[in-house]
Amino acid sequence: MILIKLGGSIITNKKKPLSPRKKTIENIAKNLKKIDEPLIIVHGGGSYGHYWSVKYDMHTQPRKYDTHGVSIVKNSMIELNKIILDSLLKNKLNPYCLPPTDFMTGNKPMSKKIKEIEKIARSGLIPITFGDALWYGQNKTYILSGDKIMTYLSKILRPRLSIFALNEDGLYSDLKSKKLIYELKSEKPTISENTMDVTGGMTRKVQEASKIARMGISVFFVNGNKPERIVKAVKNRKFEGTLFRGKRNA
Ligand code: IP8
Repeated sequence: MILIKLGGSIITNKKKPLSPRKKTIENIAKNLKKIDEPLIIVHGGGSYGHYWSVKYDMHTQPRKYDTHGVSIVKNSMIELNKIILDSLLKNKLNPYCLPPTDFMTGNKPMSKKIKEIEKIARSGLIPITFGDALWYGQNKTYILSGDKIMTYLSKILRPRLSIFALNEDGLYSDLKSKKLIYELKSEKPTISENTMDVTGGMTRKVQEASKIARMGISVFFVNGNKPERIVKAVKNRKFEGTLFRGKRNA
């Protein structure tokens, strides 16, 4: 089983509010069709969820946020999710929409529900979930990042691979020359930040990817604009991107 996170920066244009990158999504869908292993897909918020989360000052800490903001963020994620579902359907894939409320209670993943997701994936459907605004309890809500969902799913389902599709080739050792790091050895690379992300952008991704690798599951960062690289990563062909090699007790 393979877990794929479609980052918000690849499925939307982060410079422009509420702008999906439909061609890119379409291209990714076409390539996913070439994978014949069970898949689970998680997607981020990009210029949908993050745009509204910033406007309504909502973050990952559970608080009493503006309830209208919660509704708007949630609604925008459904809208983005629908675009992805439509694109997969159009390409003859069988997405199965699974909002995170289906497997989260407060800020805890429900392992029984998550184990069921594996059965859904093995039946030929593709479970699709996403980062979202979630109910925490005691009138509080919070923003759950799709990157965190990747860690929860990896921990319980132990996929063969976890892949993060980004708007870059991977992690760079030097941003100016865009020198790619093929395998990340150090856990604390220097990262330049994107301020639009309420969930922590690339820093969060590297943190979650390192956690997953420490569970013994290999993680790949690949460029989603070149979705054939996702297929290559899955098929163990010459790989282009950054690898976090799965190591236990690293
Ligand atoms: O882009 C955040 O998900 P992420 C989703 O995976 C929202 O961090 C609602 C901002």
